[in-house]
Amino acid sequence: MADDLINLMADLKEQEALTIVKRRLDVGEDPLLILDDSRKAMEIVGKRFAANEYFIPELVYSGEIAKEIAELVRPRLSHAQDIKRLGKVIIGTVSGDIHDIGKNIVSFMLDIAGFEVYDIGIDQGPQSFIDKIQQTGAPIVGLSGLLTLAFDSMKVTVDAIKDAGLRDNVKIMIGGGQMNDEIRKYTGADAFGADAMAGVALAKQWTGIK
Ligand code: B12
Repeated sequence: MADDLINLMADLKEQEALTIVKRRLDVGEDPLLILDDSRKAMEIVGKRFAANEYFIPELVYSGEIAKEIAELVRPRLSHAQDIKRLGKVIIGTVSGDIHDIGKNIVSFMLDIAGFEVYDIGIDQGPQSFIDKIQQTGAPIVGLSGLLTLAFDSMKVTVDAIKDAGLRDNVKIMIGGGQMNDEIRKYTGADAFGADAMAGVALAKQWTGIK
């Protein structure tokens, strides 16, 4: 059924894809596997876009389907018992970038794991991150971005946090489609997370939780 979902989503067959998701949830499948298939389908969409087989409307539509799937899956992920005990995390998509499907998944996985999440949204400049760090005292910041231009936005954000004298107070992780450890080095962030679970693992590690 995994391949079915990936192909249906990549082919933008909205209703069929949603039906499969509901069926998989009803038989008690791990919701994380469904999110992972959704991500794989979006990779195919991205490739078709790059190959000029898909255009902006298809990108938009695929984004809507991914959001609907995330909404179906969300209630099936069980919340941590001792909620909000793990600490605060700020997350946002950096300046110039409006992609938020992945960020939202990271955000709700952190929330479900028991973190107090401050999601500041998309296209956020360095000052928004600085203001939120000062306002909340959060020791962890997550920067999301999918565009090549986000590499620089991330670097500028990390530098600005440093210039504001806050760098020693926060651990910074980056993530999103094209990010990797090389880019992490370029931005000056502390870690790169390949997916939402990696983001949760890093946040736990930095707060000393096993
Ligand atoms: C859907 C989509 C859109 C939608 C976004 C809808 C939305 N609300 O987000 C819309 C239509 C708006 C869009 C617009 C554009 N897009 Co677009 N888009 C995509 C697409 C197909 C899928 C992205 C996605 O949602 N993936 C699924 C999620 C679940 O994966 P993810 O974001 O990677 O997140 C996971 C991990 O990376 C990680 N993660 C994410 N963030 C973080 C943060 C932290 C801290 C951590 C630890 C982990 C983490 O966890 C997530 C869950 O596992 C990608 C293709 C691709 N392969 O990524 C192109 C893609 C990113 N887009 C692209 C382009 C070019 C654009 C446009 C410039 C197109 C245009 N000409 O207008 C605009 C840019 C607008 C802007 N200023 O941002 C290019 C970027 C190329 C580049 N080198 O910069 C891509 C790669 C397509 C391509 N192959 O050409 N896009």
